[in-house]
Amino acid sequence: LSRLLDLIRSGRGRVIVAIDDPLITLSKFKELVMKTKDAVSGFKLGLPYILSYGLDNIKSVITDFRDTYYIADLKLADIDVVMSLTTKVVCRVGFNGVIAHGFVGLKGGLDGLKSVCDELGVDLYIVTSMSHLGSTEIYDLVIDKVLSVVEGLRPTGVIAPATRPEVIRRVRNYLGRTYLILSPGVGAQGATPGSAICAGADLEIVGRAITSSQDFVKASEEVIKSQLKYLEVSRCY
Ligand code: BMP
Repeated sequence: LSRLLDLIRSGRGRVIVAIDDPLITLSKFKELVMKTKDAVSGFKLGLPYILSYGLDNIKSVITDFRDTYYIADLKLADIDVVMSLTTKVVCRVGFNGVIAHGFVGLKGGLDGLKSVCDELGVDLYIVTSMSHLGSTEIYDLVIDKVLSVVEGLRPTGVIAPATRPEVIRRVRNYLGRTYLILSPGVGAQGATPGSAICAGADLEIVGRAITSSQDFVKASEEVIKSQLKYLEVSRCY
């Protein structure tokens, strides 16, 4: 069972903070983790951030604060060998989970990645649909196929868009409760905190609404408070 589930069950807020913008200096990143790790469930680091600061710097922060959860969001989409090599690298840095695209398919792709994740004890999350509009051009047209890939793969969880709650509902209905659903698009992309959880997600991925704030603690507390409020007043999944 994923450590992430333990963190949620221990009462951490249902938020994963997304860190992408290199304007967040390394010391700001460190401060963010230090000050919010007990309130939120984890942190997701994106490609621009990882490329800008490098694995050694990021490893030093992860090593300093182990009592939380880190996802390397490299949106893997390659042959199994290459995705597996990448995952070995980020595992050495201390990341707990990786994200891969669902459209890659199982054979010679996600199947091999999953074996390596299992060997390493790294959690795997599969993108099933995306939060931007272009997702309706391709991803959403084949979502049932992507979801059948997820069922064949049995990853830790999936990514589904907060910007289109009907997609989250569909993913939850299709997959049942077996998988964690992580949902981006809350805050800067327009979805209201709590709305994705209400539609069936387990966690909301929140980037700029927290990372662009002068006060990380206040911003994350506000997101968590609004989530609870939303869930209190709505009829949810
Ligand atoms: P923000 O809250 O600043 O919009 O950040 C959203 C985060 O979620 C980013 O890290 C982005 O890469 C990620 N994301 C997304 O926005 N839409 C998706 O469909 C999948 C994502 O991983």
